Amino acid sequence: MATAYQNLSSCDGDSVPHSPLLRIAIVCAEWNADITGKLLEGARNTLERHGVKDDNIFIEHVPGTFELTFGAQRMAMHYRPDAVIVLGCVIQGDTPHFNYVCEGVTEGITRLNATLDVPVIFGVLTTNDKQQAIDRAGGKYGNKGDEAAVTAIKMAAFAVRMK
Ligand code: INI
Repeated sequence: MATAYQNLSSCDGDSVPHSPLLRIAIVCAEWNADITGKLLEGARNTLERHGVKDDNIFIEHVPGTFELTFGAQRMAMHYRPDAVIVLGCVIQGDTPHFNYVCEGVTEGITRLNATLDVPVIFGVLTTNDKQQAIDRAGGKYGNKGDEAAVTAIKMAAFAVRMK
């Protein structure tokens, strides 16, 4: 989670390669759609700013954050992208299942990163309340979607270097 010391959008700098050939898949949760829509907008804008072509950004939606693992795995197989970004938002106050959903998606995405041939980027907000989510979805602490997009470009380049 971003703190007062780090803006989630500030990692976007000169070190990000211009990437007109990249193919990026994004799977976005529908839960807290007002927040995840902002994450998606941020991710898409940041990818395009770094040269990724609109035609090479593949976007799908799943019902909730828990479904992001399955969504990412299927998108990796279907679109054969250079990186997959998962976007979700889990707010603690909303559910006693908070911990299960957070642990499920964290373990799921970690497992995909250890088994798939493509990096899967964790763009999931896990916050104590709605305001913290707003602050990190284009608010005062930047946009977790921007951070995820920059990470996807860097990890796709890393995967090519490490072939
Ligand atoms: N899914 C979210 O993405 N965010 C939440 O805050 C949330 N809450 O609060 O429950 C949530 N639950 C749904 C979950 O991700 C699954 O869709 C559901 O359990 C069906 O598998």
